[in-house]
Amino acid sequence: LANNPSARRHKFWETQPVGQFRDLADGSLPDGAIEPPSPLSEVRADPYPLPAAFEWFTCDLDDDALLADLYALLAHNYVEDDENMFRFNYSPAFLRWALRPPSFFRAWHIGVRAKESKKLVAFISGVPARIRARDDVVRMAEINFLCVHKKLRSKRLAPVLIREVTRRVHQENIWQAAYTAGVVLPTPITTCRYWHRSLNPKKLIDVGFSRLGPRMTMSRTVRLYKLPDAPLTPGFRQMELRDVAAVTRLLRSYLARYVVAPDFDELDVEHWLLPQEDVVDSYLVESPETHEVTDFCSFYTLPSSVLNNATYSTLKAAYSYYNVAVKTPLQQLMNDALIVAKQKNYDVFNALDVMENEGFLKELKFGPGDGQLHYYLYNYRIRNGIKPSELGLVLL
Ligand code: NHW
Repeated sequence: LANNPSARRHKFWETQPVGQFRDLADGSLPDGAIEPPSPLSEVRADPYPLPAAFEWFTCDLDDDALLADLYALLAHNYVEDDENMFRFNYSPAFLRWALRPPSFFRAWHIGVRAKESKKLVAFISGVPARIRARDDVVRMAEINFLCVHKKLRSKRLAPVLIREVTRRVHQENIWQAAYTAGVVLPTPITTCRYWHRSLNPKKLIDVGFSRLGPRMTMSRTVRLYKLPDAPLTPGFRQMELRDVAAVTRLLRSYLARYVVAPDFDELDVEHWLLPQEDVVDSYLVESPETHEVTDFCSFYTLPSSVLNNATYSTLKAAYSYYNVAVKTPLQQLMNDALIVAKQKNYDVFNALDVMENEGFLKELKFGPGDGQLHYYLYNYRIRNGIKPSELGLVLL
């Protein structure tokens, strides 16, 4: 029973407008909003109560000192792997980028601090997005960076944070949200797997991220993962500001084929895909003859702290983001992405099995990871869910 998530009780999630496990078999429930929006006058006006020693604190990410506090909270208390060997280490610059897209709401950057010491002890955030589900473009909040300090776990603080962000999203007349988690909650729209491509196999083995394969030596392993020194596709170059319109056109027409995908305009593309050092990298293929932009690939930078290793303190990881292969074969395009990531000293390149990624993972020597990533929508039902390959959305 304990291993069967659908049999476990969810005291909080059972009260929320999300797909419930008991409804999975009920094919008569319609796609779309689970409950209708309320009049704004009925949205609760006051923040939810917190335990007496704590207070709500809206975070101003312009403030470098506050950004440093948020960085430190997450660097010490955010997501770890099952064996507690690694912990995500989102950089301050990455957090600013992730939390301030076009038309972001400062009120959705929600901290909890100790009243006395003013120490930041918990956080949750939302950013606005337009996400299309089938042919319905919906204004949503993307919820991320939910974190409760290790010393305050299992005290039901997380549901308070979730209720509070929900209230503040409702105040903007937005009634749906998208989020991912490594844990199973009611009810994923799809479940994806991470795949990992070694770029620096020796370090990955030394820190325990990967193991030497059977009948493999270190030098054979290093040779197996060796890559050319420079990208191979003619016209492969970094994306620049002048490319925003072309990239937006490519992405929009490409993402249209997925069941769930973001509805990006040029402002979104400029924010989410224009390269920023050690935050997001984007490359495209400009045809040497016609100067047309024909293909695009991107990855974001999310290092992990290596816990308890004498030699290494961080792993530099690139995460596949949005890729569009029209003229260049996808496998060749992604091989060039691996090559530039290697040039830039990343240790590993990660990708989910979303979109068309299955078409290059094995061929480019990615191996399946043990972690799963579940995708969720709040107050939006997609009957029977979708396959990872029908998903065109990557959350950070
Ligand atoms: S997923 C990363 C989440 N963060 C971490 O894993 C960091 C390390 N862990 C922690 O900080 C990406 C704590 O363990 C957390 C839970 C804070 C996770 N999502 O306070 P209690 C995101 O940020 C439920 C949702 O005692 P705790 C996405 C759990 O099932 N719910 O636990 C965030 C239980 O409810 P149940 C989660 O360990 C999306 C309750 O929390 C969850 O001290 C948020 C237990 O609370 C998770 N990852 O703190 C939802 N983990 O019903 C947004 C646990 O089962 C929804 N729980 O009894 C949409 C809102 C906006 C709507 C707008 C219309």
